[in-house]
Amino acid sequence: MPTSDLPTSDLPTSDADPFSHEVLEDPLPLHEALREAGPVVLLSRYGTFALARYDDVHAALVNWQEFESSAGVGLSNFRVEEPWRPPSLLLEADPPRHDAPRRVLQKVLGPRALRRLREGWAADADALVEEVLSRGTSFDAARDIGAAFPLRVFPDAVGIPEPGREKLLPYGDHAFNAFGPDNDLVAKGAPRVAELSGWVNAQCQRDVLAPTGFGADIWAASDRGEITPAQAPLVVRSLLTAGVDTTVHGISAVLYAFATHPDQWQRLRAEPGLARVAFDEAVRWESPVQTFFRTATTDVRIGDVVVPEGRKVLMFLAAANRDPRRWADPDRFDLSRDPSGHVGFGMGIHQCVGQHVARLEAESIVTALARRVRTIELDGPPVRHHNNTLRALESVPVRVVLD
Ligand code: QZP
Repeated sequence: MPTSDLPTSDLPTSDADPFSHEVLEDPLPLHEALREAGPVVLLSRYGTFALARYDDVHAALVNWQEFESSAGVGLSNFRVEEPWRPPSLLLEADPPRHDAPRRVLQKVLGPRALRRLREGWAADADALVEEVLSRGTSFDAARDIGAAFPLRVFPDAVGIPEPGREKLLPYGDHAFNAFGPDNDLVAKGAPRVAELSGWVNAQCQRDVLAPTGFGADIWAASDRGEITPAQAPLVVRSLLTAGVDTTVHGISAVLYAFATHPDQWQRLRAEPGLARVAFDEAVRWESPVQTFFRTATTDVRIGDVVVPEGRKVLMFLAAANRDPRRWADPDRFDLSRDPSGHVGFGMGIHQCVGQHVARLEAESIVTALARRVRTIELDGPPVRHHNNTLRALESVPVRVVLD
């Protein structure tokens, strides 16, 4: 995109690549530099704007009229390029089209559904913890718990069959890479796109889904006329895209946080009810979803800068979640803080519709661990998994001492 037509006076500019391996390995220095550079920064490499301060990210996220999602929340624009998958009815839509699918998912993933799941998920969490601990007191918190627990409970809750479930994480990994630029991470996933999306789309059909579960509930909403039958499979697809990798990396993040903050594990042990706030604090601290884009629908003034109509704007959720203008001692994972208001789940009309499901998963597994584990510490260097959107952990070797 040409940048020569942009106002250059008072326009802080960065030639950094937020999607380079160096930044994905450790994004914190870039986040600080962007916050310090000004309220809006031009990313010269991509011709897009970046917001990294809490107040500006928050304001843009709630302003869906001027920062739309309908043009796509990735770097490429749906209006000018052929998407690798048809747009999501929720993520890549705005009112009024967005609202009926949103209302359906909000109800399907609402308090009644969660009440039905709570007991079973607590038992599943206890069972997984016993399985892991029966193999020894050293394990991989990311692989053995972070990935294993959501994959154990979430596909069943949606109601998809067993075969092929190993495709869920690679599908999500590619979907989240695809929001970024067309770089090596996207190229890595490209060979399997047809296989993975073909399989995921097939799981969204009514006759494939179990007679009870989130999937069946979405189809039932189409029977009631709340969405059309043509929309139902795409709403199911949203669950399978947004609901797996995010919770996997969120749970890995909270376990990584505890393994590196032993005092906070002791607090949790003394007060197990802190499991929920611990997860939100970990979502603030690690921000499993680091960034996504909006598109300016008109010339929008932010401070002294005008973001021209049609430009992509990159929202740095992770940078906002550690903005010292908003958070005291932001780099500290601290159960005594109130993390509410973090933008790790977004903000405004698109704010994560599955956040209560994610919290229940995390609460179940963290509570199960807290019942059995006296201390948890790193047993080797954690290994990052690079993704254009996600802050992810491939491996978190830990050693625990049991009660
Ligand atoms: C992904 C969908 C952070 C978001 C980009 C996560 C996400 C939300 C929704 C969908 C996919 O509806 O497909």
